[in-house]
Amino acid sequence: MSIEFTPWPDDLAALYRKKGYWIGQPLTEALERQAAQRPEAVAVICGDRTITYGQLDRLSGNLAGQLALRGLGHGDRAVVQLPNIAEFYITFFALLKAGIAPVNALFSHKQSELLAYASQLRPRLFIADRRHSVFADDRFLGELRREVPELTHVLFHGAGEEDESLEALMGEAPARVVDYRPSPASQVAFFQLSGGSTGQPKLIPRTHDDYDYSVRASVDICGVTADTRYLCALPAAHNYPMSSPGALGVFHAGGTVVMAPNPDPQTCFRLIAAHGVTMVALVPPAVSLWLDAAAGSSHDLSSLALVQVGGASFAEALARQVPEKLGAKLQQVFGMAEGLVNYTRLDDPDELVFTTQGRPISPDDEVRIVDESGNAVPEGEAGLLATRGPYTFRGYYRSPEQNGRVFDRDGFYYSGDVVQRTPEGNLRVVGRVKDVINRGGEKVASEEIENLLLRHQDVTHAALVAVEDKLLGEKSCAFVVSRNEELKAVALRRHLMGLGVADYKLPDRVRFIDAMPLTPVGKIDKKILRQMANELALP
Ligand code: J2J
Repeated sequence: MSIEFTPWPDDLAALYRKKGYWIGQPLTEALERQAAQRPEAVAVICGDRTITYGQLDRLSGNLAGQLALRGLGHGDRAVVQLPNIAEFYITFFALLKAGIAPVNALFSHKQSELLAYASQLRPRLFIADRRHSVFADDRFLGELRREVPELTHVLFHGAGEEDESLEALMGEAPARVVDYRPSPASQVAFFQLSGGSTGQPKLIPRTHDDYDYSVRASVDICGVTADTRYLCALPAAHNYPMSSPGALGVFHAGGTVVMAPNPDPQTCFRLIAAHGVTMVALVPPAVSLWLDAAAGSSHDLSSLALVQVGGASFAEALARQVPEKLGAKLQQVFGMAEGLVNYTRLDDPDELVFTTQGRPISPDDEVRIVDESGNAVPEGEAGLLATRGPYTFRGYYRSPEQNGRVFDRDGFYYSGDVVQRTPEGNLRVVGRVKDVINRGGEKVASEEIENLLLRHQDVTHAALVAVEDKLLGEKSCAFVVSRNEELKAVALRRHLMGLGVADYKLPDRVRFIDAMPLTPVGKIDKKILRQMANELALP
Protein backbone atom coordinates (compact mmCIF):
# COMPACT_ATOMS: atom_id res chain seq x y z
CA MET A 1 0.00 0.00 0.00
CA SER A 2 1.40 3.41 -0.87
CA ILE A 3 0.65 6.87 0.47
CA GLU A 4 -1.23 9.30 -1.73
CA PHE A 5 0.56 12.36 -3.11
CA THR A 6 0.35 14.54 -6.20
CA PRO A 7 2.82 13.05 -8.69
CA TRP A 8 4.90 14.94 -11.23
CA PRO A 9 3.57 14.63 -14.79
CA ASP A 10 5.08 11.70 -16.72
CA ASP A 11 7.13 13.82 -19.13
CA LEU A 12 8.88 15.72 -16.33
CA ALA A 13 9.39 12.56 -14.27
CA ALA A 14 11.02 10.93 -17.31
CA LEU A 15 13.26 13.97 -17.79
CA TYR A 16 14.35 14.00 -14.13
CA ARG A 17 15.27 10.31 -14.41
CA LYS A 18 17.07 10.74 -17.72
CA LYS A 19 19.15 13.58 -16.32
CA GLY A 20 20.20 11.42 -13.38
CA TYR A 21 18.40 13.45 -10.70
CA TRP A 22 16.06 10.66 -9.67
CA ILE A 23 18.10 7.51 -9.30
CA GLY A 24 15.61 5.18 -7.64
CA GLN A 25 17.51 5.14 -4.38
CA PRO A 26 15.88 5.28 -0.95
CA LEU A 27 17.10 7.88 1.58
CA THR A 28 18.42 5.00 3.71
CA GLU A 29 21.00 4.00 1.07
CA ALA A 30 23.57 6.58 2.19
CA LEU A 31 23.55 5.26 5.74
CA GLU A 32 23.82 1.63 4.64
CA ARG A 33 26.68 2.48 2.27
CA GLN A 34 28.64 4.29 4.99
CA ALA A 35 27.95 1.51 7.50
CA ALA A 36 29.25 -1.09 5.06
CA GLN A 37 32.35 0.86 4.01
CA ARG A 38 33.33 2.75 7.18
CA PRO A 39 31.43 1.27 10.13
CA GLU A 40 33.80 2.81 12.70
CA ALA A 41 33.54 6.40 11.36
CA VAL A 42 31.62 8.72 13.68
CA ALA A 43 28.19 9.72 12.35
CA VAL A 44 26.79 11.66 15.33
CA ILE A 45 28.22 13.33 18.42
CA CYS A 46 25.52 13.98 21.02
CA GLY A 47 26.65 15.19 24.44
CA ASP A 48 29.33 12.75 25.53
CA ARG A 49 28.06 9.98 23.24
CA THR A 50 29.58 9.19 19.85
CA ILE A 51 27.55 7.06 17.46
CA THR A 52 29.36 5.41 14.57
CA TYR A 53 27.83 4.65 11.20
CA GLY A 54 27.81 0.98 12.17
CA GLN A 55 25.82 1.78 15.31
CA LEU A 56 23.43 4.18 13.55
CA ASP A 57 22.70 1.46 11.02
CA ARG A 58 22.27 -1.27 13.65
CA LEU A 59 20.12 0.74 16.08
CA SER A 60 17.84 1.96 13.31
CA GLY A 61 17.68 -1.59 11.94
CA ASN A 62 16.64 -2.92 15.33
CA LEU A 63 13.85 -0.36 15.63
CA ALA A 64 12.71 -0.97 12.05
CA GLY A 65 12.54 -4.70 12.77
CA GLN A 66 10.64 -4.19 16.01
CA LEU A 67 8.09 -1.99 14.26
CA ALA A 68 7.73 -4.48 11.41
CA LEU A 69 7.21 -7.22 13.98
CA ARG A 70 4.30 -5.18 15.34
CA GLY A 71 2.76 -5.11 11.90
CA LEU A 72 3.74 -1.57 10.94
CA GLY A 73 4.99 -0.95 7.43
CA HIS A 74 4.20 0.39 3.98
CA GLY A 75 1.34 2.87 3.87
CA ASP A 76 1.56 3.62 7.60
CA ARG A 77 2.26 7.11 8.88
CA ALA A 78 3.86 8.28 12.12
CA VAL A 79 3.97 11.54 14.05
CA VAL A 80 7.36 12.00 15.70
CA GLN A 81 8.52 14.71 18.08
CA LEU A 82 12.09 14.49 19.38
CA PRO A 83 14.61 17.16 20.39
CA ASN A 84 18.13 17.56 18.95
CA ILE A 85 19.48 14.20 20.04
CA ALA A 86 20.99 11.22 18.21
CA GLU A 87 17.69 9.32 18.60
CA PHE A 88 16.14 11.77 16.15
CA TYR A 89 18.22 10.32 13.29
CA ILE A 90 18.07 6.71 14.53
CA THR A 91 14.27 6.99 14.55
CA PHE A 92 14.10 8.74 11.19
CA PHE A 93 16.19 6.05 9.48
CA ALA A 94 14.31 3.26 11.27
CA LEU A 95 10.94 4.48 10.00
CA LEU A 96 12.24 4.92 6.47
CA LYS A 97 13.83 1.47 6.52
CA ALA A 98 10.45 -0.04 7.39
CA GLY A 99 8.58 2.08 4.83
CA ILE A 100 6.67 4.04 7.51
CA ALA A 101 6.29 7.72 6.58
CA PRO A 102 6.80 10.11 9.50
CA VAL A 103 6.21 13.78 9.97
CA ASN A 104 8.78 15.25 12.35
CA ALA A 105 7.15 17.94 14.49
CA LEU A 106 9.38 20.67 15.87
CA PHE A 107 10.20 20.24 19.54
CA SER A 108 8.66 23.65 20.24
CA HIS A 109 5.31 22.40 18.98
CA LYS A 110 2.57 21.63 21.48
CA GLN A 111 -0.91 20.10 21.59
CA SER A 112 -2.40 22.33 18.90
CA GLU A 113 0.24 21.52 16.28
CA LEU A 114 0.58 17.82 17.16
CA LEU A 115 -3.17 17.35 16.94
CA ALA A 116 -3.30 19.19 13.62
CA TYR A 117 -0.65 16.86 12.14
CA ALA A 118 -2.20 13.73 13.61
CA SER A 119 -5.71 14.59 12.46
CA GLN A 120 -4.48 15.00 8.89
CA LEU A 121 -2.10 12.03 8.78
CA ARG A 122 -4.14 9.52 10.86
CA PRO A 123 -0.95 7.84 12.14
CA ARG A 124 -0.79 4.36 13.66
CA LEU A 125 2.44 5.29 15.40
CA PHE A 126 3.35 8.20 17.66
CA ILE A 127 6.87 8.76 19.03
CA ALA A 128 7.60 11.52 21.54
CA ASP A 129 9.72 12.63 24.48
CA ARG A 130 8.25 12.03 27.95
CA ARG A 131 10.17 15.08 29.17
CA HIS A 132 8.27 17.45 26.88
CA SER A 133 5.82 19.56 28.91
CA VAL A 134 2.88 18.24 26.87
CA PHE A 135 3.57 14.72 28.19
CA ALA A 136 4.01 15.58 31.86
CA ASP A 137 0.74 13.69 32.31
CA ASP A 138 -1.44 11.55 30.02
CA ARG A 139 -4.20 14.05 29.32
CA PHE A 140 -3.04 14.98 25.84
CA LEU A 141 -2.25 11.38 24.97
CA GLY A 142 -5.85 10.53 25.87
CA GLU A 143 -7.15 13.31 23.65
CA LEU A 144 -4.91 12.16 20.81
CA ARG A 145 -6.17 8.59 21.12
CA ARG A 146 -9.79 9.80 21.08
CA GLU A 147 -9.26 12.02 18.05
CA VAL A 148 -7.17 9.47 16.16
CA PRO A 149 -8.56 6.00 16.86
CA GLU A 150 -6.12 4.63 14.23
CA LEU A 151 -3.31 5.24 16.73
CA THR A 152 -2.20 1.87 18.09
CA HIS A 153 1.47 2.32 19.06
CA VAL A 154 3.02 5.01 21.26
CA LEU A 155 6.76 4.99 22.00
CA PHE A 156 8.53 7.34 24.38
CA HIS A 157 12.08 8.56 24.62
CA GLY A 158 12.79 8.78 28.35
CA ALA A 159 9.86 6.43 28.96
CA GLY A 160 8.07 6.08 32.28
CA GLU A 161 7.34 2.67 33.80
CA GLU A 162 4.01 2.23 32.04
CA ASP A 163 5.30 3.36 28.64
CA GLU A 164 6.79 1.47 25.77
CA SER A 165 10.38 2.66 25.50
CA LEU A 166 11.89 3.89 22.22
CA GLU A 167 15.40 3.09 23.42
CA ALA A 168 14.45 -0.44 24.41
CA LEU A 169 13.30 -1.17 20.86
CA MET A 170 16.47 0.37 19.41
CA GLY A 171 18.60 -1.71 21.72
CA GLU A 172 17.29 -5.11 20.74
CA ALA A 173 16.90 -6.93 17.44
CA PRO A 174 13.46 -8.51 17.03
CA ALA A 175 13.08 -12.01 18.47
CA ARG A 176 12.52 -13.50 15.04
CA VAL A 177 13.61 -12.49 11.55
CA VAL A 178 11.16 -10.04 10.04
CA ASP A 179 11.08 -8.69 6.55
CA TYR A 180 11.02 -4.95 6.04
CA ARG A 181 12.12 -2.57 3.32
CA PRO A 182 11.81 1.12 2.44
CA SER A 183 8.92 2.31 0.30
CA PRO A 184 9.76 2.50 -3.43
CA ALA A 185 11.96 5.51 -4.23
CA SER A 186 9.27 7.11 -6.38
CA GLN A 187 6.86 7.10 -3.41
CA VAL A 188 6.44 9.22 -0.27
CA ALA A 189 9.36 8.82 2.17
CA PHE A 190 8.17 11.31 4.78
CA PHE A 191 6.33 14.59 5.28
CA GLN A 192 7.89 18.00 5.74
CA LEU A 193 6.21 20.82 7.63
CA SER A 194 5.02 23.85 5.77
CA GLY A 195 5.87 27.26 7.20
CA GLY A 196 2.20 27.77 6.44
CA SER A 197 -0.12 30.61 5.59
CA THR A 198 -3.35 28.80 6.36
CA GLY A 199 -5.44 28.17 9.47
CA GLN A 200 -4.34 24.54 9.63
CA PRO A 201 -0.60 23.77 9.18
CA LYS A 202 -0.12 21.82 5.95
CA LEU A 203 1.97 18.73 5.27
CA ILE A 204 4.36 18.31 2.34
CA PRO A 205 4.84 14.78 0.97
CA ARG A 206 8.47 14.26 -0.07
CA THR A 207 9.52 11.23 -2.12
CA HIS A 208 12.85 9.43 -1.72
CA ASP A 209 13.75 10.33 -5.32
CA ASP A 210 13.16 14.05 -5.01
CA TYR A 211 14.58 14.58 -1.52
CA ASP A 212 17.65 12.41 -2.14
CA TYR A 213 18.45 14.48 -5.23
CA SER A 214 18.22 17.76 -3.32
CA VAL A 215 20.54 16.33 -0.66
CA ARG A 216 23.12 14.88 -3.10
CA ALA A 217 23.26 18.06 -5.15
CA SER A 218 23.55 20.18 -1.97
CA VAL A 219 26.52 18.08 -0.84
CA ASP A 220 28.36 18.99 -4.06
CA ILE A 221 27.43 22.67 -3.96
CA CYS A 222 28.43 23.08 -0.30
CA GLY A 223 31.61 20.98 -0.55
CA VAL A 224 30.62 18.48 2.14
CA THR A 225 33.08 15.58 2.56
CA ALA A 226 33.90 12.81 5.04
CA ASP A 227 35.98 15.43 6.90
CA THR A 228 32.99 17.74 7.45
CA ARG A 229 31.93 18.24 11.05
CA TYR A 230 28.52 19.88 10.90
CA LEU A 231 26.95 21.58 13.89
CA CYS A 232 23.19 20.96 14.03
CA ALA A 233 22.05 23.92 16.14
CA LEU A 234 18.66 24.57 14.49
CA PRO A 235 15.72 22.20 15.18
CA ALA A 236 16.81 18.90 13.59
CA ALA A 237 13.36 18.34 12.06
CA HIS A 238 13.48 21.54 9.99
CA ASN A 239 14.10 21.15 6.27
CA TYR A 240 17.18 23.40 6.34
CA PRO A 241 19.37 21.53 8.89
CA MET A 242 18.03 18.26 7.53
CA SER A 243 18.68 18.66 3.81
CA SER A 244 20.44 21.89 2.83
CA PRO A 245 22.79 19.96 2.91
CA GLY A 246 22.05 19.38 6.57
CA ALA A 247 22.53 16.16 8.48
CA LEU A 248 21.38 13.99 5.57
CA GLY A 249 24.00 15.65 3.38
CA VAL A 250 26.67 14.97 5.97
CA PHE A 251 25.63 11.30 6.23
CA HIS A 252 25.76 11.07 2.45
CA ALA A 253 29.37 12.18 2.48
CA GLY A 254 30.31 10.20 5.58
CA GLY A 255 31.03 13.21 7.82
CA THR A 256 30.00 13.86 11.41
CA VAL A 257 26.96 15.69 12.79
CA VAL A 258 27.53 17.40 16.14
CA MET A 259 24.25 18.02 17.97
CA ALA A 260 23.65 21.32 19.78
CA PRO A 261 20.51 21.86 21.87
CA ASN A 262 20.05 25.37 20.42
CA PRO A 263 22.06 28.07 18.58
CA ASP A 264 23.17 29.90 21.74
CA PRO A 265 26.73 31.16 21.01
CA GLN A 266 28.26 30.06 24.32
CA THR A 267 27.01 26.48 23.93
CA CYS A 268 27.91 26.35 20.25
CA PHE A 269 31.37 27.92 20.57
CA ARG A 270 32.26 25.30 23.17
CA LEU A 271 31.11 22.52 20.81
CA ILE A 272 32.99 24.04 17.86
CA ALA A 273 36.23 24.13 19.84
CA ALA A 274 35.75 20.70 21.41
CA HIS A 275 34.90 18.84 18.20
CA GLY A 276 36.61 20.86 15.46
CA VAL A 277 33.32 21.83 13.84
CA THR A 278 33.84 22.97 10.23
CA MET A 279 30.35 24.02 9.19
CA VAL A 280 27.11 25.35 10.68
CA ALA A 281 23.65 26.36 9.46
CA LEU A 282 22.12 29.38 11.19
CA VAL A 283 19.20 31.79 10.98
CA PRO A 284 19.88 35.56 10.97
CA PRO A 285 19.12 36.31 14.66
CA ALA A 286 21.57 33.59 15.73
CA VAL A 287 24.27 35.09 13.50
CA SER A 288 23.76 38.47 15.18
CA LEU A 289 24.33 36.86 18.57
CA TRP A 290 27.37 34.96 17.29
CA LEU A 291 28.91 38.12 15.79
CA ASP A 292 28.55 39.93 19.13
CA ALA A 293 29.86 37.00 21.15
CA ALA A 294 32.82 36.07 18.92
CA ALA A 295 34.99 39.07 19.80
CA GLY A 296 35.15 38.33 23.51
CA SER A 297 35.19 34.55 23.21
CA SER A 298 38.12 32.52 24.47
CA HIS A 299 37.07 29.48 22.44
CA ASP A 300 39.09 28.47 19.41
CA LEU A 301 36.77 28.84 16.42
CA SER A 302 39.51 28.39 13.81
CA SER A 303 38.13 25.06 12.52
CA LEU A 304 34.95 26.78 11.34
CA ALA A 305 35.18 27.16 7.55
CA LEU A 306 31.59 27.73 6.39
CA VAL A 307 28.66 29.56 7.99
CA GLN A 308 25.33 29.15 6.21
CA VAL A 309 22.65 31.75 6.83
CA GLY A 310 19.04 31.37 5.72
CA GLY A 311 15.41 31.04 6.70
CA ALA A 312 14.74 34.79 6.83
CA SER A 313 16.13 38.04 5.40
CA PHE A 314 19.72 38.63 6.40
CA ALA A 315 20.89 42.26 6.48
CA GLU A 316 23.75 43.03 4.12
CA ALA A 317 25.60 44.94 6.85
CA LEU A 318 25.69 41.79 8.99
CA ALA A 319 26.57 39.55 6.05
CA ARG A 320 29.71 41.62 5.47
CA GLN A 321 30.86 41.01 9.05
CA VAL A 322 30.70 37.20 8.94
CA PRO A 323 34.09 36.38 7.34
CA GLU A 324 36.04 38.79 9.52
CA LYS A 325 34.36 38.19 12.87
CA LEU A 326 33.75 34.44 12.59
CA GLY A 327 36.77 33.64 10.43
CA ALA A 328 34.61 31.62 8.04
CA LYS A 329 33.15 31.83 4.56
CA LEU A 330 29.52 32.94 4.33
CA GLN A 331 26.91 31.09 2.29
CA GLN A 332 23.39 32.49 1.97
CA VAL A 333 20.58 29.94 1.65
CA PHE A 334 17.05 30.69 0.53
CA GLY A 335 14.97 27.55 0.74
CA MET A 336 11.57 26.19 1.55
CA ALA A 337 10.27 22.87 2.86
CA GLU A 338 8.11 22.69 -0.29
CA GLY A 339 11.25 22.24 -2.40
CA LEU A 340 13.30 24.92 -4.16
CA VAL A 341 16.58 25.74 -2.42
CA ASN A 342 18.99 28.47 -3.53
CA TYR A 343 22.62 28.82 -2.45
CA THR A 344 25.30 31.39 -3.07
CA ARG A 345 28.15 29.31 -4.49
CA LEU A 346 31.46 28.90 -2.66
CA ASP A 347 33.27 30.59 -5.58
CA ASP A 348 30.77 33.43 -6.07
CA PRO A 349 32.38 36.88 -5.78
CA ASP A 350 31.99 38.43 -2.29
CA GLU A 351 29.59 41.06 -3.59
CA LEU A 352 27.09 38.39 -4.70
CA VAL A 353 27.49 36.44 -1.45
CA PHE A 354 26.81 39.55 0.63
CA THR A 355 23.89 40.90 -1.40
CA THR A 356 21.95 37.92 -2.80
CA GLN A 357 20.29 34.76 -1.52
CA GLY A 358 21.87 32.52 -4.14
CA ARG A 359 20.61 30.57 -7.12
CA PRO A 360 18.73 27.28 -7.47
CA ILE A 361 20.36 23.90 -6.90
CA SER A 362 19.37 22.39 -10.23
CA PRO A 363 19.71 23.45 -13.87
CA ASP A 364 16.16 22.09 -14.15
CA ASP A 365 14.69 24.21 -11.38
CA GLU A 366 12.37 26.47 -13.34
CA VAL A 367 11.91 29.86 -11.68
CA ARG A 368 9.45 32.39 -13.05
CA ILE A 369 9.20 35.90 -11.63
CA VAL A 370 5.72 37.14 -12.39
CA ASP A 371 3.11 39.81 -11.66
CA GLU A 372 -0.27 39.22 -9.99
CA SER A 373 -1.72 37.89 -13.28
CA GLY A 374 1.09 35.41 -13.78
CA ASN A 375 2.90 37.35 -16.52
CA ALA A 376 6.68 37.57 -16.42
CA VAL A 377 7.97 40.91 -15.10
CA PRO A 378 10.77 42.66 -17.04
CA GLU A 379 14.17 41.04 -16.30
CA GLY A 380 15.68 42.43 -13.09
CA GLU A 381 12.40 43.68 -11.63
CA ALA A 382 10.73 42.33 -8.52
CA GLY A 383 7.84 39.89 -8.78
CA LEU A 384 6.25 36.79 -7.31
CA LEU A 385 8.34 33.64 -7.24
CA ALA A 386 6.78 30.69 -9.08
CA THR A 387 8.74 27.47 -9.40
CA ARG A 388 8.68 23.82 -10.39
CA GLY A 389 11.45 21.29 -10.61
CA PRO A 390 12.91 17.91 -9.69
CA TYR A 391 12.52 18.36 -5.92
CA THR A 392 9.67 20.86 -5.64
CA PHE A 393 6.45 19.21 -4.49
CA ARG A 394 3.24 19.20 -6.55
CA GLY A 395 0.64 19.37 -3.79
CA TYR A 396 0.04 19.56 -0.03
CA TYR A 397 -1.32 16.37 1.53
CA ARG A 398 -5.10 16.15 1.18
CA SER A 399 -5.53 19.90 0.60
CA PRO A 400 -7.23 20.39 -2.77
CA GLU A 401 -8.43 23.91 -1.96
CA GLN A 402 -5.07 25.23 -0.86
CA ASN A 403 -3.41 23.46 -3.81
CA GLY A 404 -5.82 25.24 -6.12
CA ARG A 405 -4.62 28.54 -4.70
CA VAL A 406 -0.84 28.04 -4.74
CA PHE A 407 -0.28 26.13 -8.01
CA ASP A 408 -0.91 27.41 -11.52
CA ARG A 409 -2.04 25.31 -14.48
CA ASP A 410 1.55 24.45 -15.40
CA GLY A 411 2.24 23.07 -11.94
CA PHE A 412 4.31 26.03 -10.79
CA TYR A 413 4.22 26.57 -7.03
CA TYR A 414 3.76 30.17 -5.81
CA SER A 415 5.79 30.46 -2.61
CA GLY A 416 4.44 33.90 -1.67
CA ASP A 417 7.93 35.42 -1.83
CA VAL A 418 8.75 38.55 -3.82
CA VAL A 419 12.13 38.23 -5.51
CA GLN A 420 14.30 39.77 -8.21
CA ARG A 421 17.03 38.21 -10.33
CA THR A 422 20.47 39.78 -10.69
CA PRO A 423 22.27 39.74 -14.08
CA GLU A 424 24.36 36.82 -12.75
CA GLY A 425 21.17 34.80 -12.20
CA ASN A 426 21.13 35.01 -8.40
CA LEU A 427 17.90 35.75 -6.54
CA ARG A 428 17.34 38.46 -4.00
CA VAL A 429 14.35 38.15 -1.64
CA VAL A 430 12.81 41.62 -1.39
CA GLY A 431 9.39 40.98 0.12
CA ARG A 432 6.48 38.66 0.69
CA VAL A 433 2.79 38.51 -0.16
CA LYS A 434 1.80 35.50 1.98
CA ASP A 435 0.23 36.21 5.35
CA VAL A 436 3.08 34.84 7.44
CA ILE A 437 5.22 36.42 10.12
CA ASN A 438 8.85 35.36 9.79
CA ARG A 439 10.11 35.57 13.35
CA GLY A 440 13.82 35.15 12.66
CA GLY A 441 13.23 32.00 10.61
CA GLU A 442 10.32 30.68 12.69
CA LYS A 443 7.17 31.04 10.62
CA VAL A 444 3.84 32.04 12.15
CA ALA A 445 0.76 31.76 9.92
CA SER A 446 -1.46 34.73 10.83
CA GLU A 447 -4.69 32.88 10.10
CA GLU A 448 -3.79 30.05 12.47
CA ILE A 449 -3.37 32.43 15.42
CA GLU A 450 -6.32 34.62 14.45
CA ASN A 451 -8.57 31.53 14.50
CA LEU A 452 -7.32 30.62 17.97
CA LEU A 453 -7.81 34.19 19.25
CA LEU A 454 -11.36 34.17 17.89
CA ARG A 455 -12.12 31.15 20.04
CA HIS A 456 -11.98 33.46 23.10
CA GLN A 457 -15.55 34.38 24.03
CA ASP A 458 -14.81 38.13 24.22
CA VAL A 459 -12.97 38.47 20.91
CA THR A 460 -15.04 39.60 17.93
CA HIS A 461 -12.21 40.37 15.45
CA ALA A 462 -8.53 39.46 15.46
CA ALA A 463 -5.68 40.20 13.06
CA LEU A 464 -2.03 39.27 13.44
CA VAL A 465 0.59 41.37 11.63
CA ALA A 466 4.37 41.69 11.57
CA VAL A 467 6.15 44.49 13.36
CA GLU A 468 9.82 45.25 12.73
CA ASP A 469 12.27 43.97 15.28
CA LYS A 470 15.98 44.62 15.53
CA LEU A 471 17.09 41.09 16.46
CA LEU A 472 14.40 38.84 14.97
CA GLY A 473 13.66 40.96 11.90
CA GLU A 474 9.95 40.62 12.65
CA LYS A 475 7.80 40.05 15.69
CA SER A 476 4.04 39.58 15.85
CA CYS A 477 1.43 42.09 16.91
CA ALA A 478 -2.20 41.02 17.43
CA PHE A 479 -4.94 43.60 16.90
CA VAL A 480 -8.06 42.61 18.76
CA VAL A 481 -11.61 43.95 18.90
CA SER A 482 -13.21 42.81 22.14
CA ARG A 483 -16.79 42.96 23.37
CA ASN A 484 -15.43 43.18 26.91
CA GLU A 485 -13.53 46.36 27.82
CA GLU A 486 -11.87 44.57 30.71
CA LEU A 487 -10.13 41.99 28.52
CA LYS A 488 -6.36 42.13 29.02
CA ALA A 489 -3.43 40.95 26.92
CA VAL A 490 -2.35 38.48 29.60
CA ALA A 491 -5.75 36.82 29.50
CA LEU A 492 -5.42 36.32 25.74
CA ARG A 493 -1.94 34.92 26.19
CA ARG A 494 -3.26 32.50 28.77
CA HIS A 495 -6.09 31.59 26.41
CA LEU A 496 -3.62 30.72 23.63
CA MET A 497 -1.36 28.81 25.98
CA GLY A 498 -4.41 26.87 27.17
CA LEU A 499 -5.06 25.86 23.56
CA GLY A 500 -1.54 24.41 23.47
CA VAL A 501 0.09 26.50 20.79
CA ALA A 502 3.90 26.72 20.42
CA ASP A 503 5.44 29.61 22.40
CA TYR A 504 6.99 31.25 19.33
CA LYS A 505 3.49 31.74 17.92
CA LEU A 506 2.22 33.71 20.94
CA PRO A 507 1.74 37.36 19.89
CA ASP A 508 4.66 39.49 21.05
CA ARG A 509 2.26 42.42 21.45
CA VAL A 510 -1.50 42.78 21.75
CA ARG A 511 -3.36 46.00 20.86
CA PHE A 512 -7.04 46.50 21.54
CA ILE A 513 -8.88 48.66 19.02
CA ASP A 514 -12.54 49.68 18.65
CA ALA A 515 -12.94 48.51 15.07
CA MET A 516 -10.76 46.99 12.34
CA PRO A 517 -9.70 49.29 9.49
CA LEU A 518 -11.22 47.87 6.30
CA THR A 519 -10.21 47.91 2.63
CA PRO A 520 -12.69 49.20 0.03
CA VAL A 521 -13.97 45.62 -0.46
CA GLY A 522 -14.46 45.21 3.27
CA LYS A 523 -11.49 43.00 4.18
CA ILE A 524 -9.36 43.77 7.22
CA ASP A 525 -6.72 46.24 6.02
CA LYS A 526 -3.50 44.68 7.22
CA LYS A 527 -1.39 47.33 5.52
CA ILE A 528 -2.84 49.97 7.85
CA LEU A 529 -2.52 47.63 10.83
CA ARG A 530 1.16 47.04 9.99
CA GLN A 531 1.74 50.80 9.89
CA MET A 532 -0.09 51.23 13.19
CA ALA A 533 1.92 48.43 14.77
CA ASN A 534 5.24 49.87 13.65
CA GLU A 535 4.32 53.39 14.76
CA LEU A 536 3.22 52.12 18.14
CA ALA A 537 6.44 50.14 18.43
CA LEU A 538 8.60 53.25 18.03
CA PRO A 539 10.30 54.24 21.28
C1 J2J B 1 14.59 35.55 3.03
N1 J2J B 1 13.57 34.71 3.27
C2 J2J B 1 13.86 33.41 3.38
C3 J2J B 1 16.22 33.84 2.99
C4 J2J B 1 13.82 31.24 3.62
C5 J2J B 1 16.98 26.10 3.56
C6 J2J B 1 16.89 27.38 4.07
C7 J2J B 1 15.68 27.86 4.59
C8 J2J B 1 14.54 27.05 4.59
C9 J2J B 1 13.26 27.60 5.15
C10 J2J B 1 14.62 25.77 4.06
C11 J2J B 1 15.17 32.90 3.25
N2 J2J B 1 15.87 35.14 2.90
N3 J2J B 1 17.49 33.45 2.86
O1 J2J B 1 13.56 24.94 4.02
O2 J2J B 1 15.90 24.03 3.05
C12 J2J B 1 11.60 32.39 3.83
C13 J2J B 1 10.82 32.51 2.52
C14 J2J B 1 10.47 31.06 2.21
C15 J2J B 1 10.21 30.51 3.61
C16 J2J B 1 10.36 29.01 3.70
C17 J2J B 1 15.84 25.28 3.54
N4 J2J B 1 15.11 31.56 3.39
N5 J2J B 1 13.05 32.33 3.62
O3 J2J B 1 13.25 28.67 5.75
O4 J2J B 1 9.79 26.19 4.79
O5 J2J B 1 9.65 33.24 2.79
O6 J2J B 1 12.14 26.85 4.91
O7 J2J B 1 9.35 30.91 1.38
O8 J2J B 1 10.69 27.17 6.97
O9 J2J B 1 11.19 31.17 4.43
O10 J2J B 1 10.33 28.62 5.05
P1 J2J B 1 10.67 27.14 5.49
